[in-house]
Amino acid sequence: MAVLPWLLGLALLAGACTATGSPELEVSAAQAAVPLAGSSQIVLTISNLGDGDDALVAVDTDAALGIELHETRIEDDRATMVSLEQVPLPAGETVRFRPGGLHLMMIAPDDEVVLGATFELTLRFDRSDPITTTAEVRDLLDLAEDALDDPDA
Ligand SMILES: [Cu+2]
Repeated sequence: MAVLPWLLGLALLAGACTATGSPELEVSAAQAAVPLAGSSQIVLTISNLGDGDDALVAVDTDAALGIELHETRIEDDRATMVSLEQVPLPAGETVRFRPGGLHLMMIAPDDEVVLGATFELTLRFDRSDPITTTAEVRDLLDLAEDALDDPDA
């Protein structure tokens, strides 16, 4: 009676290892823009050094009402922000969040989110364990300038 579940478990394990590999994520320190009109963009880089895909599914912080996954898209010469359910983190690739592209949008940041302050972000993934990183609050123009100076940074 006990053999069948055991065999099934073994088959599942083998399948998980060979078919999908394991993600291995590395998250950079983050930078948040000084809040403007009740929101703030967060700049951050996530690298997947493993051989399995993953996805960013949520970001939490105590420093705001919430954080949304956004992408800026140009439609009819107008920039619009689209809210995403999750952001794929393919094996071997680096995903950059920054103004003008994929970004994290902090909704209703609290009073402590001021120039020079720091706070913590916890990133939640489809497969990997959560990762916490520190965000420093900077001027939005500085963030945008850095992104333009080095499009690959
Ligand atoms: Cu946004």
